[in-house]
Amino acid sequence: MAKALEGVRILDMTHVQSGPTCTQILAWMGADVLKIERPGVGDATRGQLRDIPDVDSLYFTMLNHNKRSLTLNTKSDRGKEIFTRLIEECDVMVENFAPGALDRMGFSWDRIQEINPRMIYASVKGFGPGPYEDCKVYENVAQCTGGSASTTGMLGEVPLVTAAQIGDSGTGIHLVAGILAALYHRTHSGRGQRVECAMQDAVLNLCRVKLRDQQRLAHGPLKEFPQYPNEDFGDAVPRSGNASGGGQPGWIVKCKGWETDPDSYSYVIAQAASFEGLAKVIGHEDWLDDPEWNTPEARLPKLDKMFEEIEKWTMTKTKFEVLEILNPLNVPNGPILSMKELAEDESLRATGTVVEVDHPARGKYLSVGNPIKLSESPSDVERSPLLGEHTDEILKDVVGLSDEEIKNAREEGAV
Ligand code: CAO
Repeated sequence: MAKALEGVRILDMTHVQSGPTCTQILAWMGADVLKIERPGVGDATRGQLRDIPDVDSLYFTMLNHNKRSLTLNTKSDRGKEIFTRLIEECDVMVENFAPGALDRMGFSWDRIQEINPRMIYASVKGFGPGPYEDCKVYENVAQCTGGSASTTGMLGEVPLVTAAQIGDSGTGIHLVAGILAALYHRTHSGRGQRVECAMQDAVLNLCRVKLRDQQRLAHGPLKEFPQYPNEDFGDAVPRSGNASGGGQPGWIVKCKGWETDPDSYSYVIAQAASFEGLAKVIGHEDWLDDPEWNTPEARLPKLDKMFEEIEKWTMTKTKFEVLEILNPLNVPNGPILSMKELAEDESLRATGTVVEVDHPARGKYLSVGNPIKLSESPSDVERSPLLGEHTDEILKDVVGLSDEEIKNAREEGAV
Protein backbone atom coordinates (compact mmCIF):
# COMPACT_ATOMS: atom_id res chain seq x y z
CA MET A 1 0.00 0.00 0.00
CA ALA A 2 1.42 3.42 -0.92
CA LYS A 3 1.89 5.73 2.03
CA ALA A 4 -0.01 9.04 2.12
CA LEU A 5 3.17 11.16 2.08
CA GLU A 6 5.27 8.95 -0.20
CA GLY A 7 7.56 11.17 -2.29
CA VAL A 8 7.69 13.95 0.30
CA ARG A 9 11.20 14.54 1.65
CA ILE A 10 11.71 16.28 5.00
CA LEU A 11 14.88 18.07 6.05
CA ASP A 12 14.59 17.44 9.77
CA MET A 13 16.59 19.89 11.89
CA THR A 14 14.61 19.11 15.03
CA HIS A 15 15.78 18.07 18.47
CA VAL A 16 14.41 17.24 21.93
CA GLN A 17 10.63 16.64 21.77
CA SER A 18 8.41 19.22 20.05
CA GLY A 19 10.01 19.10 16.59
CA PRO A 20 10.76 15.35 16.60
CA THR A 21 7.09 14.61 17.47
CA CYS A 22 6.09 16.46 14.32
CA THR A 23 8.57 14.81 11.96
CA GLN A 24 7.86 11.36 13.45
CA ILE A 25 4.20 11.68 12.47
CA LEU A 26 5.21 12.80 8.97
CA ALA A 27 7.55 9.78 8.75
CA TRP A 28 4.73 7.46 9.85
CA MET A 29 2.60 8.92 7.09
CA GLY A 30 5.30 7.92 4.61
CA ALA A 31 7.60 10.94 4.23
CA ASP A 32 11.35 10.34 3.89
CA VAL A 33 12.64 12.15 6.98
CA LEU A 34 16.35 13.02 7.00
CA LYS A 35 17.37 13.90 10.54
CA ILE A 36 20.38 16.23 10.57
CA GLU A 37 22.52 15.91 13.70
CA ARG A 38 25.78 17.47 14.81
CA PRO A 39 28.73 15.09 14.16
CA GLY A 40 29.77 13.22 17.30
CA VAL A 41 27.01 14.86 19.36
CA GLY A 42 23.59 14.30 17.85
CA ASP A 43 20.23 15.15 19.36
CA ALA A 44 20.83 15.81 23.08
CA THR A 45 18.04 13.40 24.01
CA ARG A 46 20.12 10.43 22.76
CA GLY A 47 22.00 10.73 26.05
CA GLN A 48 19.27 12.03 28.36
CA LEU A 49 17.48 9.88 31.00
CA ARG A 50 19.43 6.84 29.85
CA ASP A 51 18.32 3.49 31.28
CA ILE A 52 21.15 1.49 29.65
CA PRO A 53 24.73 2.87 29.53
CA ASP A 54 25.92 4.08 26.09
CA VAL A 55 22.65 3.14 24.39
CA ASP A 56 20.28 5.68 22.81
CA SER A 57 17.73 6.60 25.47
CA LEU A 58 14.06 5.70 25.27
CA TYR A 59 13.45 9.45 25.18
CA PHE A 60 15.21 9.53 21.80
CA THR A 61 14.11 6.18 20.38
CA MET A 62 10.42 6.85 21.09
CA LEU A 63 10.45 10.21 19.27
CA ASN A 64 12.52 9.36 16.21
CA HIS A 65 11.04 6.25 14.63
CA ASN A 66 11.09 5.78 10.85
CA LYS A 67 13.75 8.49 10.28
CA ARG A 68 17.21 8.39 8.66
CA SER A 69 20.13 10.08 10.45
CA LEU A 70 22.78 12.19 8.70
CA THR A 71 25.53 13.88 10.69
CA LEU A 72 26.38 17.32 9.36
CA ASN A 73 28.12 20.37 10.78
CA THR A 74 25.99 23.08 9.25
CA LYS A 75 28.35 25.77 10.51
CA SER A 76 31.37 24.57 8.47
CA ASP A 77 31.84 25.73 4.85
CA ARG A 78 31.57 22.19 3.41
CA GLY A 79 28.61 21.50 5.72
CA LYS A 80 26.85 24.62 4.42
CA GLU A 81 27.37 23.48 0.80
CA ILE A 82 25.85 20.09 1.60
CA PHE A 83 23.01 21.72 3.55
CA THR A 84 22.26 23.98 0.56
CA ARG A 85 22.01 20.90 -1.70
CA LEU A 86 19.67 19.30 0.84
CA ILE A 87 17.43 22.39 0.80
CA GLU A 88 17.28 22.05 -3.00
CA GLU A 89 16.28 18.38 -2.75
CA CYS A 90 13.75 18.51 0.10
CA ASP A 91 10.11 19.62 0.26
CA VAL A 92 9.83 20.62 3.89
CA MET A 93 12.35 21.83 6.46
CA VAL A 94 11.39 21.54 10.12
CA GLU A 95 13.37 23.03 13.02
CA ASN A 96 12.93 23.91 16.66
CA PHE A 97 16.18 25.58 17.61
CA ALA A 98 16.38 28.61 19.86
CA PRO A 99 15.16 31.79 18.11
CA GLY A 100 17.52 32.95 15.34
CA ALA A 101 19.74 29.81 15.24
CA LEU A 102 19.09 29.07 11.55
CA ASP A 103 19.64 32.74 10.64
CA ARG A 104 22.96 32.67 12.50
CA MET A 105 23.98 29.66 10.39
CA GLY A 106 23.29 31.81 7.31
CA PHE A 107 19.96 30.27 6.37
CA SER A 108 17.30 32.95 6.75
CA TRP A 109 13.84 32.44 5.25
CA ASP A 110 14.83 34.76 2.37
CA ARG A 111 17.92 32.69 1.68
CA ILE A 112 15.98 29.40 1.87
CA GLN A 113 13.42 30.70 -0.64
CA GLU A 114 16.23 31.77 -2.94
CA ILE A 115 17.64 28.23 -2.85
CA ASN A 116 14.26 26.49 -3.22
CA PRO A 117 11.07 28.54 -3.72
CA ARG A 118 8.96 25.39 -3.22
CA MET A 119 10.39 24.81 0.25
CA ILE A 120 7.98 24.76 3.20
CA TYR A 121 9.86 25.99 6.26
CA ALA A 122 8.25 25.00 9.55
CA SER A 123 9.38 26.05 13.02
CA VAL A 124 8.46 25.60 16.66
CA LYS A 125 9.39 28.44 18.99
CA GLY A 126 8.46 29.09 22.59
CA PHE A 127 6.60 32.33 21.83
CA GLY A 128 5.31 34.26 18.86
CA PRO A 129 6.40 37.86 18.16
CA GLY A 130 6.24 40.01 21.30
CA PRO A 131 8.02 40.57 24.58
CA TYR A 132 9.08 36.92 25.07
CA GLU A 133 10.09 36.07 21.50
CA ASP A 134 13.78 35.58 22.32
CA CYS A 135 13.20 33.14 25.19
CA LYS A 136 14.24 29.51 25.14
CA VAL A 137 11.35 27.33 26.21
CA TYR A 138 10.80 23.80 27.51
CA GLU A 139 7.55 21.92 28.09
CA ASN A 140 6.67 23.14 31.56
CA VAL A 141 7.48 26.76 30.73
CA ALA A 142 4.93 26.52 27.92
CA GLN A 143 2.35 24.94 30.21
CA CYS A 144 2.86 27.80 32.67
CA THR A 145 2.77 30.60 30.11
CA GLY A 146 -0.05 29.13 28.01
CA GLY A 147 -2.72 29.06 30.74
CA SER A 148 -2.58 25.37 31.61
CA ALA A 149 -0.78 25.54 34.97
CA SER A 150 -2.88 28.37 36.39
CA THR A 151 -6.06 26.41 35.71
CA THR A 152 -4.82 22.94 36.72
CA GLY A 153 -4.63 21.61 40.25
CA MET A 154 -6.63 21.49 43.43
CA LEU A 155 -8.41 24.51 44.75
CA GLY A 156 -6.19 26.64 46.98
CA GLU A 157 -3.04 24.69 46.09
CA VAL A 158 -0.04 25.50 43.89
CA PRO A 159 -0.46 25.61 40.09
CA LEU A 160 0.18 22.19 38.59
CA VAL A 161 1.82 21.00 35.37
CA THR A 162 0.23 18.05 33.60
CA ALA A 163 2.00 14.87 32.52
CA ALA A 164 0.53 15.19 29.03
CA GLN A 165 3.22 16.96 27.01
CA ILE A 166 0.88 19.56 25.61
CA GLY A 167 3.66 22.13 25.14
CA ASP A 168 6.09 19.90 23.27
CA SER A 169 4.11 17.12 21.61
CA GLY A 170 0.99 19.30 21.48
CA THR A 171 2.83 21.96 19.50
CA GLY A 172 4.47 19.34 17.27
CA ILE A 173 1.04 18.02 16.32
CA HIS A 174 -0.18 21.53 15.56
CA LEU A 175 2.86 21.95 13.31
CA VAL A 176 1.96 18.77 11.39
CA ALA A 177 -1.40 20.33 10.50
CA GLY A 178 0.32 23.49 9.23
CA ILE A 179 2.80 21.53 7.14
CA LEU A 180 0.10 19.38 5.53
CA ALA A 181 -1.94 22.50 4.68
CA ALA A 182 1.16 24.13 3.17
CA LEU A 183 1.90 20.99 1.12
CA TYR A 184 -1.66 21.06 -0.22
CA HIS A 185 -1.42 24.78 -0.95
CA ARG A 186 1.80 24.16 -2.88
CA THR A 187 0.04 21.69 -5.20
CA HIS A 188 -1.83 24.58 -6.83
CA SER A 189 0.31 27.65 -5.98
CA GLY A 190 3.65 26.00 -6.75
CA ARG A 191 5.13 27.96 -3.85
CA GLY A 192 6.35 26.99 -0.41
CA GLN A 193 5.60 29.02 2.70
CA ARG A 194 6.63 29.65 6.29
CA VAL A 195 4.76 27.66 8.97
CA GLU A 196 5.25 28.73 12.59
CA CYS A 197 3.80 27.39 15.84
CA ALA A 198 4.53 28.95 19.20
CA MET A 199 4.32 26.63 22.19
CA GLN A 200 2.45 29.28 24.20
CA ASP A 201 -0.15 29.52 21.41
CA ALA A 202 -0.59 25.75 21.12
CA VAL A 203 -1.08 25.37 24.89
CA LEU A 204 -3.56 28.25 24.94
CA ASN A 205 -5.42 26.64 22.05
CA LEU A 206 -5.65 23.42 24.08
CA CYS A 207 -6.86 25.50 27.06
CA ARG A 208 -9.54 27.18 24.94
CA VAL A 209 -12.32 26.17 27.37
CA LYS A 210 -10.58 28.08 30.15
CA LEU A 211 -10.60 31.30 28.12
CA ARG A 212 -14.31 30.56 27.63
CA ASP A 213 -14.66 30.36 31.43
CA GLN A 214 -12.70 33.59 31.90
CA GLN A 215 -15.42 35.40 29.95
CA ARG A 216 -18.29 33.55 31.66
CA LEU A 217 -16.83 34.67 34.98
CA ALA A 218 -17.79 38.26 34.17
CA HIS A 219 -21.44 37.15 34.32
CA GLY A 220 -21.33 35.30 37.64
CA PRO A 221 -19.74 32.33 39.39
CA LEU A 222 -18.84 29.18 37.50
CA LYS A 223 -21.50 26.92 38.89
CA GLU A 224 -19.93 23.64 37.78
CA PHE A 225 -16.75 24.39 39.77
CA PRO A 226 -16.37 22.79 43.23
CA GLN A 227 -15.99 26.24 44.84
CA TYR A 228 -19.62 27.07 43.96
CA PRO A 229 -21.58 28.30 45.89
CA ASN A 230 -19.45 28.75 49.02
CA GLU A 231 -16.21 30.36 47.84
CA ASP A 232 -15.10 33.57 46.19
CA PHE A 233 -14.05 33.15 42.55
CA GLY A 234 -11.70 36.15 42.20
CA ASP A 235 -11.17 37.76 38.80
CA ALA A 236 -9.32 34.95 36.96
CA VAL A 237 -10.40 31.38 36.23
CA PRO A 238 -9.43 29.40 39.35
CA ARG A 239 -8.16 25.83 39.56
CA SER A 240 -11.06 23.42 39.64
CA GLY A 241 -9.59 20.11 40.76
CA ASN A 242 -11.05 17.24 38.82
CA ALA A 243 -14.28 18.99 37.85
CA SER A 244 -15.42 18.38 34.31
CA GLY A 245 -14.57 21.18 31.87
CA GLY A 246 -17.84 20.56 30.00
CA GLY A 247 -21.49 21.13 30.77
CA GLN A 248 -21.95 17.88 32.73
CA PRO A 249 -20.63 17.48 36.29
CA GLY A 250 -17.88 14.92 36.79
CA TRP A 251 -15.36 13.91 39.46
CA ILE A 252 -12.78 11.29 40.33
CA VAL A 253 -14.10 8.82 42.89
CA LYS A 254 -12.40 6.06 44.87
CA CYS A 255 -12.96 2.43 43.91
CA LYS A 256 -12.45 -0.84 45.78
CA GLY A 257 -8.79 -1.25 46.69
CA TRP A 258 -7.93 2.46 46.68
CA GLU A 259 -6.22 2.11 50.08
CA THR A 260 -3.35 0.15 48.54
CA ASP A 261 -3.61 0.81 44.78
CA PRO A 262 -2.90 4.46 43.88
CA ASP A 263 -4.80 4.08 40.60
CA SER A 264 -7.96 2.48 41.94
CA TYR A 265 -10.20 5.37 40.94
CA SER A 266 -12.82 6.13 38.30
CA TYR A 267 -13.99 9.28 36.60
CA VAL A 268 -17.78 9.43 36.73
CA ILE A 269 -19.92 11.94 34.87
CA ALA A 270 -23.37 12.57 36.28
CA GLN A 271 -24.91 13.41 32.93
CA ALA A 272 -28.49 14.68 33.26
CA ALA A 273 -29.85 12.33 30.58
CA SER A 274 -28.68 9.19 32.42
CA PHE A 275 -29.08 10.43 35.98
CA GLU A 276 -32.00 8.12 36.72
CA GLY A 277 -29.93 4.98 36.11
CA LEU A 278 -27.03 6.37 38.13
CA ALA A 279 -29.24 7.34 41.09
CA LYS A 280 -30.89 3.91 41.14
CA VAL A 281 -27.66 1.93 40.90
CA ILE A 282 -26.04 3.80 43.80
CA GLY A 283 -29.16 3.22 45.93
CA HIS A 284 -30.59 6.75 45.72
CA GLU A 285 -33.88 6.15 43.98
CA ASP A 286 -35.24 8.66 46.52
CA TRP A 287 -33.45 11.47 44.63
CA LEU A 288 -35.72 10.97 41.62
CA ASP A 289 -38.82 12.34 43.36
CA ASP A 290 -37.03 14.84 45.55
CA PRO A 291 -37.03 18.43 44.20
CA GLU A 292 -33.76 18.96 46.10
CA TRP A 293 -32.10 16.41 43.78
CA ASN A 294 -34.16 15.68 40.70
CA THR A 295 -33.02 18.52 38.43
CA PRO A 296 -29.49 19.45 37.30
CA GLU A 297 -30.01 22.98 38.73
CA ALA A 298 -31.00 21.60 42.15
CA ARG A 299 -27.90 19.39 42.22
CA LEU A 300 -25.42 22.11 41.22
CA PRO A 301 -24.89 23.66 44.69
CA LYS A 302 -24.24 20.21 46.21
CA LEU A 303 -22.12 18.39 43.66
CA ASP A 304 -19.61 17.54 46.40
CA LYS A 305 -22.35 15.78 48.39
CA MET A 306 -23.60 14.02 45.24
CA PHE A 307 -20.13 12.65 44.40
CA GLU A 308 -19.64 11.58 48.03
CA GLU A 309 -22.78 9.44 47.68
CA ILE A 310 -21.62 8.07 44.31
CA GLU A 311 -18.26 7.27 45.88
CA LYS A 312 -19.85 5.27 48.69
CA TRP A 313 -21.08 2.94 45.93
CA THR A 314 -17.93 2.94 43.75
CA MET A 315 -15.82 2.04 46.80
CA THR A 316 -17.65 -1.29 46.86
CA LYS A 317 -16.62 -2.08 43.25
CA THR A 318 -13.35 -2.27 41.34
CA LYS A 319 -12.84 0.42 38.70
CA PHE A 320 -13.52 -2.20 36.00
CA GLU A 321 -16.75 -3.34 37.70
CA VAL A 322 -17.84 0.31 37.84
CA LEU A 323 -17.27 0.50 34.07
CA GLU A 324 -19.15 -2.72 33.41
CA ILE A 325 -22.16 -1.61 35.45
CA LEU A 326 -22.37 2.06 34.45
CA ASN A 327 -21.67 1.70 30.74
CA PRO A 328 -24.95 -0.13 29.92
CA LEU A 329 -26.75 2.60 31.87
CA ASN A 330 -25.22 5.21 29.52
CA VAL A 331 -23.39 6.84 32.43
CA PRO A 332 -20.10 8.13 31.00
CA ASN A 333 -17.20 6.91 33.13
CA GLY A 334 -13.68 5.63 32.83
CA PRO A 335 -11.18 3.81 35.02
CA ILE A 336 -7.96 5.62 35.93
CA LEU A 337 -5.53 3.44 33.96
CA SER A 338 -1.92 3.26 35.08
CA MET A 339 0.98 3.23 32.60
CA LYS A 340 1.49 -0.42 33.55
CA GLU A 341 -2.09 -1.24 32.59
CA LEU A 342 -1.79 0.69 29.32
CA ALA A 343 1.49 -1.05 28.47
CA GLU A 344 -0.17 -4.43 28.97
CA ASP A 345 -3.49 -3.58 27.26
CA GLU A 346 -4.20 -6.13 24.52
CA SER A 347 -6.54 -3.88 22.53
CA LEU A 348 -3.93 -1.11 22.30
CA ARG A 349 -1.42 -3.68 21.05
CA ALA A 350 -3.94 -4.92 18.47
CA THR A 351 -4.49 -1.45 17.00
CA GLY A 352 -0.78 -0.60 16.92
CA THR A 353 -1.19 2.23 19.41
CA VAL A 354 1.24 0.40 21.69
CA VAL A 355 3.96 -1.42 19.73
CA GLU A 356 7.02 -3.49 20.53
CA VAL A 357 10.07 -2.33 18.60
CA ASP A 358 13.43 -4.07 18.25
CA HIS A 359 16.58 -1.96 18.48
CA PRO A 360 20.08 -3.29 17.67
CA ALA A 361 21.68 -1.83 20.81
CA ARG A 362 18.86 -1.95 23.39
CA GLY A 363 16.80 -4.93 22.21
CA LYS A 364 13.02 -4.86 22.49
CA TYR A 365 11.14 -1.90 23.94
CA LEU A 366 7.61 -0.54 23.92
CA SER A 367 6.58 2.58 22.10
CA VAL A 368 3.45 4.51 21.25
CA GLY A 369 2.64 3.99 17.57
CA ASN A 370 0.82 6.41 15.31
CA PRO A 371 -2.44 7.44 16.98
CA ILE A 372 -3.69 8.76 13.62
CA LYS A 373 -5.10 5.82 11.65
CA LEU A 374 -5.34 6.10 7.86
CA SER A 375 -7.19 3.26 6.09
CA GLU A 376 -5.07 3.43 2.91
CA SER A 377 -1.82 4.31 4.59
CA PRO A 378 -1.18 2.26 7.72
CA SER A 379 1.93 3.11 9.75
CA ASP A 380 4.67 0.57 10.40
CA VAL A 381 6.81 1.60 13.32
CA GLU A 382 10.51 1.23 12.53
CA ARG A 383 13.28 1.75 15.06
CA SER A 384 15.06 5.10 15.40
CA PRO A 385 18.37 5.50 13.54
CA LEU A 386 21.77 5.30 15.19
CA LEU A 387 23.72 8.56 15.06
CA GLY A 388 24.85 9.08 11.46
CA GLU A 389 23.64 5.62 10.40
CA HIS A 390 22.53 6.88 6.99
CA THR A 391 25.14 9.58 6.37
CA ASP A 392 26.82 7.88 3.41
CA GLU A 393 23.64 6.75 1.67
CA ILE A 394 22.03 10.21 1.97
CA LEU A 395 25.18 11.99 0.78
CA LYS A 396 25.30 9.67 -2.23
CA ASP A 397 21.64 9.28 -3.17
CA VAL A 398 20.19 12.66 -2.17
CA VAL A 399 23.14 15.08 -2.29
CA GLY A 400 24.94 13.29 -5.17
CA LEU A 401 28.46 13.17 -3.65
CA SER A 402 31.08 10.66 -4.83
CA ASP A 403 32.89 8.32 -2.42
CA GLU A 404 35.94 10.58 -2.65
CA GLU A 405 33.90 13.69 -1.78
CA ILE A 406 32.31 11.90 1.18
CA LYS A 407 35.76 10.87 2.43
CA ASN A 408 36.99 14.47 2.17
CA ALA A 409 33.92 15.85 3.94
CA ARG A 410 34.48 13.36 6.75
CA GLU A 411 38.17 14.26 7.07
CA GLU A 412 37.23 17.95 7.28
CA GLY A 413 34.78 17.17 10.11
CA ALA A 414 31.81 18.40 8.07
CA VAL A 415 29.93 15.08 8.44
N1 CAO B 1 25.66 21.79 13.12
C1 CAO B 1 26.16 22.89 13.73
N2 CAO B 1 25.53 23.56 14.72
C2 CAO B 1 24.34 23.07 15.11
C3 CAO B 1 23.75 21.92 14.53
C4 CAO B 1 24.48 21.27 13.49
N3 CAO B 1 24.00 20.19 12.89
N4 CAO B 1 22.59 21.70 15.14
C5 CAO B 1 22.43 22.66 16.08
N5 CAO B 1 23.47 23.48 16.06
C6 CAO B 1 23.69 24.66 16.89
C7 CAO B 1 22.63 25.71 16.73
O1 CAO B 1 22.81 26.43 15.55
C8 CAO B 1 22.86 26.55 17.98
O2 CAO B 1 23.95 27.40 17.77
P1 CAO B 1 23.92 29.00 18.10
O3 CAO B 1 23.58 29.09 19.54
O4 CAO B 1 25.29 29.44 17.78
O5 CAO B 1 22.89 29.60 17.26
C9 CAO B 1 23.30 25.52 19.00
O6 CAO B 1 23.58 24.32 18.25
C10 CAO B 1 22.33 25.15 20.09
O7 CAO B 1 20.99 25.21 19.68
P2 CAO B 1 19.84 25.66 20.70
O8 CAO B 1 20.18 27.00 21.25
O9 CAO B 1 18.55 25.51 20.03
O10 CAO B 1 19.97 24.53 21.83
P3 CAO B 1 19.83 24.66 23.42
O11 CAO B 1 20.10 23.30 23.94
O12 CAO B 1 20.63 25.78 24.00
O13 CAO B 1 18.28 25.04 23.65
C11 CAO B 1 15.91 24.66 23.49
C12 CAO B 1 17.31 24.03 23.57
C13 CAO B 1 14.91 23.53 23.28
C14 CAO B 1 15.59 25.38 24.79
C15 CAO B 1 15.86 25.65 22.31
O14 CAO B 1 16.27 24.98 21.15
C16 CAO B 1 14.48 26.25 22.07
O15 CAO B 1 14.02 27.13 22.81
N6 CAO B 1 13.79 25.78 21.01
C17 CAO B 1 12.52 26.32 20.60
C18 CAO B 1 11.42 25.88 21.50
C19 CAO B 1 11.32 24.39 21.59
O16 CAO B 1 11.19 23.66 20.64
N7 CAO B 1 11.28 23.90 22.82
C20 CAO B 1 10.96 22.52 23.04
C21 CAO B 1 12.04 21.85 23.70
S1 CAO B 1 11.56 20.23 24.15
O17 CAO B 1 10.76 19.72 22.90
